[in-house]
Amino acid sequence: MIITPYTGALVADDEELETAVADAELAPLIATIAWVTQDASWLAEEIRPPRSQLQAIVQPQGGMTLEQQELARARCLEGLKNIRDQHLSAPDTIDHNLVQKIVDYLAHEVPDAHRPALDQELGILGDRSRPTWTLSDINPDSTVQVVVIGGGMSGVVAGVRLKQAEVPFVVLEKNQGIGGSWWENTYPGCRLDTSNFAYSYSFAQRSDWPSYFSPQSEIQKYFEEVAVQHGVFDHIRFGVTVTGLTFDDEADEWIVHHTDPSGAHTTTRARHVITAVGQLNIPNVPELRGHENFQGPQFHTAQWPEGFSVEGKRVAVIGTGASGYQMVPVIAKQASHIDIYQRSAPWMLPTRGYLDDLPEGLAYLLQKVPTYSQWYRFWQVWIAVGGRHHLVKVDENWSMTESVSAANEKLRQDLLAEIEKQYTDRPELIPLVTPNYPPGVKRMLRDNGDWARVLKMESTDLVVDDIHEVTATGITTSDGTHREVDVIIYATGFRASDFLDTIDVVGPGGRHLREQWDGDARAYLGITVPHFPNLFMVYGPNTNLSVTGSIIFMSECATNHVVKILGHMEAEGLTRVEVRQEPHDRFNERIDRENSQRVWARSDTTSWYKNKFGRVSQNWPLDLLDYFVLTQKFDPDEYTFEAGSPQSLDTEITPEKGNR
Ligand code: N01
Repeated sequence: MIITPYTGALVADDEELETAVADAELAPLIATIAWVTQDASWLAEEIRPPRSQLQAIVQPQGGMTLEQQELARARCLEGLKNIRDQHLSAPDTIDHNLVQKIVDYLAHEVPDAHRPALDQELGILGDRSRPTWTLSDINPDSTVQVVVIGGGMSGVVAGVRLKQAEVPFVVLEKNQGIGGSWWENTYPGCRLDTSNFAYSYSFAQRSDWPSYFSPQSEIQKYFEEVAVQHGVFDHIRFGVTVTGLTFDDEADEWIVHHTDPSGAHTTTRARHVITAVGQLNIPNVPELRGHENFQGPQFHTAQWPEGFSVEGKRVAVIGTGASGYQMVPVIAKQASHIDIYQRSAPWMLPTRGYLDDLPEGLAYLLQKVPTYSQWYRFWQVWIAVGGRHHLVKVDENWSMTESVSAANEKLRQDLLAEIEKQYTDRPELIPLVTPNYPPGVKRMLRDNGDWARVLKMESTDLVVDDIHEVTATGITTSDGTHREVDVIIYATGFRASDFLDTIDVVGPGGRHLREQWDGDARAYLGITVPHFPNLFMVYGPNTNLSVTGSIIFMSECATNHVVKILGHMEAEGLTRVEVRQEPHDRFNERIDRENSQRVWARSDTTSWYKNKFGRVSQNWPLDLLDYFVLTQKFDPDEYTFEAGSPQSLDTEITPEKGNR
């Protein structure tokens, strides 16, 4: 299902079409014309985008030469006139051969193993990952019930798939609305930093995203709309915080301990629990010496007080990661002064149009040309599939410490050149903003020039000395300087590796997940953990992406795998599933081995990709589409199953409506 259908016919006159085509992304428009006209001859070699890999700067039009672009524009104009004049719409029947030809045209050689993932992402063949079963078909007498913890991006997709499979479920969400991180993070400037079209569900594509990287409110609204359209919203209980899970060995059920919206403690029973709590949900607020003495407001970026303004205030911002760099340029227009406390400088990818809305012509075509938004999204997804993965792989023979391979060094040099260019008028800032670790060790940020502009303002200071202590009126650094401020904002990230840390998970025999992991969370496919039956994680350990793709893809894949397991269990009348130790260990050895060959493992620099042991517990090191392949396959031999005597689950769940 497409969340925003095409709005009316293509009626622009020739001149308007020509203006629109000037704004178009050409490769997917050629694909669209071939698809709508059902004519592969549009896929001409002379206007084919080259096979290319992302470097520091994204090549316009997929790297087509200017001559190719000119020719492609003329062909696109001709094709669009055909579509308009013949009143063509999206084909009713699907020519699979043509889909494959167009995909190959855009993506060059696609391994057969990866085609199903691309079909899912394209969406033209329908919702390819909709569950293939419904409970009423395979086990109408089942008493199964699922609790999903978290109503963010992962919880919504889990809800959608459970709804489609007709599995009774409830989503317990601690906030008063949908979106998780996108609900909580309301700091000024919060927006996407991956392509918006790719950052959407494959089954709920939008043709009317306003920006390339939309702001927080737009993304939060999207998740809410998807939840409403797919009938998930009414299954969500808002204002419910889960504090613990205890497995009932007799009944093969989880007892979910949580507060209710009034704050009272209560429980809900469910055969299965899916945790969809995200990786970036526990704010990391450093316990700086003396912080309790500070007289003014101090808060984390994810806990921005509603309505709070820094207008006219002196502000200290601690941290220069993704949140800090988005926020500072916005609040710099309001604050009287900002001290930016930087522990390590971030690498930034030049992204000139980062804050831009889509150009008018492109926006028009996306909404008026049937299937263009799908091919456009597919094109964005495809670019991100390889992403910058090739730039972060370690070459064991590489001897420089500033980089890990020739490709990584080239990226570093390109980014250094960008820094040089931006600070020619303030060369003394260059050593301060130049990272001392290879690019890719931490998540790279987007650079549209705003960061340099802000650092050069008279009303900002970049402070690189260590923080010594917080006083009643400001912050003192290790060099003895005291800077007075009215507000302290902690842009200090999240305790990402403390998976499920706020939930006390107690499995059979009283085994605590926290103790089993001991700060080193691991799971099979990021989803299941030995000794903890009927418990599934979406966006679990080692499923985070940093230089490829969209995390929504990973959550869709994980959810699809869980639904396959549930389908198998319901068809066979099974009540208990647990991953076996051997596949779990084998999988984790592979992940660790691969991660050790990525730049993020090769530096002493701190990052949220690693846990306290220095192990990379967050990142997915393989190719993006490998996660689809691994999760699509469900091998019952990798799990142990049991069939108990199912008990009747008598909890009647009354959903609470969100209030935003
Ligand atoms: O957090 P971070 P974030 N004293 O961990 C510094 C996602 N995201 O909230 O680098 C002083 O990146 C720390 O310093 P260092 C995205 O995936 C997405 O900014 O450890 N400084 C660093 O500078 C991102 O990666 C969007 O040396 C301290 C900063 O605080 C993830 O969230 C937007 C410190 C933390 O940076 C996290 O980003 C925003 C201390 N004690 C976030 N402790 C999108 O647009 C930490 N720091 C989608």
